Amino acid sequence: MNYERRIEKLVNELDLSAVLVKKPENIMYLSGFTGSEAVLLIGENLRVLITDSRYTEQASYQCPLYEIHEYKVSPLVFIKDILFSKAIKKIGFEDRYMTFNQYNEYREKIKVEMVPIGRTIEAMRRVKDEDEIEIIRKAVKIADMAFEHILDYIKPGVRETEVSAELEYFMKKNGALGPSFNTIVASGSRASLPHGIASEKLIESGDTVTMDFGALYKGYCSDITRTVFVNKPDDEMKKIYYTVLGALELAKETAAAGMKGKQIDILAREYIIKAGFGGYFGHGLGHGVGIEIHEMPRISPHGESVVTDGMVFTIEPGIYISNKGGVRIEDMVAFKDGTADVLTGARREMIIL
Ligand SMILES: [Mn+2]
Repeated sequence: MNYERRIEKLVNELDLSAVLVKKPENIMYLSGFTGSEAVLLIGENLRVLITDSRYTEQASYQCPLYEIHEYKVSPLVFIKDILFSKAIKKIGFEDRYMTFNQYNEYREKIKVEMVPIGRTIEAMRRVKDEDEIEIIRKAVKIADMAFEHILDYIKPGVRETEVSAELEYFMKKNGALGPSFNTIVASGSRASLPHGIASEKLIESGDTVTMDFGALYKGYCSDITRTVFVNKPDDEMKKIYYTVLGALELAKETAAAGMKGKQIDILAREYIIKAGFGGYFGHGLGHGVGIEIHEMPRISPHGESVVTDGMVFTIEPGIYISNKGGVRIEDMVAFKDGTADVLTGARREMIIL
């Protein structure tokens, strides 16, 4: 990973002598550090990582660009000293991550002006470089394999939690550090819950089973949803399935660089409305995926980001009808040469187990 290029880009983007970074995902992006606790202080000719004794050795391996400091009680003493020695009177900070309490403590102890940087680093993270896309491809591949594996496992009498455990176990056996979020397994009427975390419900004959899961691999996430049928679906469920699939394919084929997230969202949304299910697709069409499972850009009616090459996001239309069930199908795409390169390889055709 080219951390130096990222640091320089951040320094150039902000008209500040120093930026304080605390959000773990942003720390990893800018330094390679994967521990849970650290603070970065970044500026022109300033690359400092402050952590505690649990992580000092790890940081020295992972972050060769940085000067590593180990704190005993609080990193604030180091921060204050460094800023004072460099005569820095104003620093940027992640206002969307720091709590009110922490902000007050920093203000009080380090005694410099603190300028909110909003989502500057998150916005940089929208566009992935080749190294990142290669890792994401592997995270997607692990999830693809897990889907194929789970088809033999889903049977009437098996609990949703057993399905989620099997998916997660398989992904870990195949190189994942863990799931990228709490695995969703929603069967039968629970399938109308778009985010139904696996419950103790037994899968029954006639159920639809929606599984939404992903792998965390080398710090990057994948995200996939597939809906399968245990025994034949009725005609309405079939119509719902093909409507969702049609919306997904249309959005993937038509999405083009230069469109805003909301313009991609409307492609799938109009398709679903025309099929008569307009009231049953409540969430946005997709979201960026990377170090975080949900990141920028938003592909929803509120998505103002313009899609460009290098952006990686999901396309996941769904239709959910209370007391009946639901269908969602989700792929991940990476924008390349102005169009959506589909990363997800798992089968999309209707599967009846
Ligand atoms: Mn998703």
